Amino acid sequence: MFACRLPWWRSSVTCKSWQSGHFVPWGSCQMLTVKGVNTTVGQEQQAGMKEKQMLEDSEMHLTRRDAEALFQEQPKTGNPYLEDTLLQSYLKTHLPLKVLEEMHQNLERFGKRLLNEIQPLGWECELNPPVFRQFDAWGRRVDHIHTCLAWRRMKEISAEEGLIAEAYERRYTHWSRLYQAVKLYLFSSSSGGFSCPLAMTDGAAKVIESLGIPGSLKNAFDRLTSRDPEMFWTSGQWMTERRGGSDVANGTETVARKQPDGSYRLYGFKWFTSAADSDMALTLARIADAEGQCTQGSRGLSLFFLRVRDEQGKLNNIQVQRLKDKLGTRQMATAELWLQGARAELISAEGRGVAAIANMLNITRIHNVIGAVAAMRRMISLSRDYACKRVAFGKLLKNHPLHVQTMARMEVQVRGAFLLLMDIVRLLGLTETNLASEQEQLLLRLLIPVAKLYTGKQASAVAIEAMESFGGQGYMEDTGLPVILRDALVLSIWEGTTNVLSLDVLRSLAKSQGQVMAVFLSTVKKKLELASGIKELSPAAQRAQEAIGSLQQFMTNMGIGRALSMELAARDFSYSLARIYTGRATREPQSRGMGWVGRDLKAHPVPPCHGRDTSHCPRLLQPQCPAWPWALPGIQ
Ligand code: UCC
Repeated sequence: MFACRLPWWRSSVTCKSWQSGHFVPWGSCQMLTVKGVNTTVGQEQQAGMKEKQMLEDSEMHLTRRDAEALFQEQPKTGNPYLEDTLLQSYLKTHLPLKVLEEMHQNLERFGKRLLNEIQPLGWECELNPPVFRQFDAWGRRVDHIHTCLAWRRMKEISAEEGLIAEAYERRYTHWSRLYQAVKLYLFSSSSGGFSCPLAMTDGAAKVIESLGIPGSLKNAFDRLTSRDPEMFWTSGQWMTERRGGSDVANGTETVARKQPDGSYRLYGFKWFTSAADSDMALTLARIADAEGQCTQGSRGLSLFFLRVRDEQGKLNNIQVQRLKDKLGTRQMATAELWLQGARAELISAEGRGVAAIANMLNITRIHNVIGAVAAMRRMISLSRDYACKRVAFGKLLKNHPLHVQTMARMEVQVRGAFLLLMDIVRLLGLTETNLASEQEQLLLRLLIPVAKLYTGKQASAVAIEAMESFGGQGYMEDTGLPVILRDALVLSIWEGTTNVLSLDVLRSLAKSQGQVMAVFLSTVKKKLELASGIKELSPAAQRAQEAIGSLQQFMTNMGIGRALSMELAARDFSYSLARIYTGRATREPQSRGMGWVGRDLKAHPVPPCHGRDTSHCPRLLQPQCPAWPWALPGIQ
């Protein structure tokens, strides 16, 4: 039983109590809850009379029985779909009735499955991280990455639930993307890290689809989008090399040598390859000419498809150097890989690798937003439930106004982020079904980096704040709460850091010659006009209008053409876009009445907007930017 008290998250040794099925966060091992905090039956007997005597002799007020009793109730959540009032309201107000009915039924069923089957599997993934075995007992190099049964089950479930397929079958036309995103959002925080391979799988399917599904990639596309667990493949995205993951154009050293049959062999070292147990990967390399020379910089990069293993499971001339020792996402194998002549297929035009993989990046960045919103929602749901159970200073936490105010601020953050996410996947769905106007496509291009960079930061800040709402319990590993925080911390790093994404915002401005901003402003203004006509929303709409005014003033002063000034402002500028856009979304008439902190805390209305505290607005736009006065500390 002491296995549970070991730092299991850092060990490849399986928790014995978990194996026997007794370990659950907060419930702890069965023996622990029944027999006391850290003693076994045998030890208790040994302590025997001596201990009894000591207790009797002491003048302690606390009896042993008191100390044995569980004195804090575990926070619990139910069907995540049925408990998510905002999600349900959103679907009701946006979807056609017939689509809504079908989705509702399916989501209710999926929510049940998440609760009863997927959440426990997710915990199992956390407790049994992948193990790397380089050699077999006889000294043969095998480079085997062992993943647990639960992880492999997640893959099957992902296929069964159509977590990728849904977006490509398009049975609900442009709503299919949104539906897929909703399922992924519900799945994410229970998935034990499996959201990561799904993100890259989706990205790879998107790249292949955008290439028109060439014959040589048809099998891969069918597998990536399959609902059959036997068929289903996951994909990796190998971009990062020793010289870095952001500056891809200068950091990529991998060389591709053309073979007589038209295929290529790749030679290089990939420094971070997430979900290294995937079936295939998309990766960048420089094609060597007849003299072995390569073009440097971005224009030397091309995109390749490769299988990781053959049908017999043998690696494709790839050696696994080691698994990464990460702060979070420890459920998932991230590896360093040597490519030693891995056979690959060129799938982009030569020198157009970055532009081709951008399709993948945009999808994985949306998945990142999904992961961020899901992590916030999970932490807040648990915190909310705890507030209804935990008594301090003579009353439940939910009856302490300051506690409720803190929760309300978190709730505002997640609501804004959720509505931003829904808008993005709605626009993506329209684009993929050729229903999007040019303006909508431009807006999507701008909103993806804005949402990725902003929600990545929000997720960490909200997770820390929510953790605090459990007091010391929030800091305890076996509550399961620290895992959520650790996993959330990566969201602002992978798929482009906050600064890199801020520069991508500028890239979208430059490439469209400012058109993305024109569309952004007209979209926000149109929505705010609607809100202005509604009495209870008009003061907030007025503040958002003021923020837009100062944003426009800022842009005029800076001049979009002044590259250096814009670069310095890129981060603050991007935050302002995120805050204005989410502020706009939360003020849409449809967003009213979407019960906020939830059924149990209905007695406490959202506190007014906290005295227009603008201290967390972008520095450059202070103090004229009161559009988002609820920003949590840390989102800077
Ligand atoms: O792989 C990683 C971890 C995997 C795990 C994923 C799981 C996530 C799931 C979460 C679920 C919970 S991390 C790898 C992270 N690395 C990156 O994200 C790369 C970051 N760096 C960048 O984004 C850079 O800014 C680069 C690579 C794009 C810069 O490259 P260049 O070549 O210097 O950029 P250019 O020259 O500006 O752009 C080249 C072309 C242009 O098109 P053309 O030539 O037609 O004008 C750009 O417009 O690419 C186009 N382009 C884009 N198009 C560049 N970025 C984009 C974009 N975002 N969208 C559309």
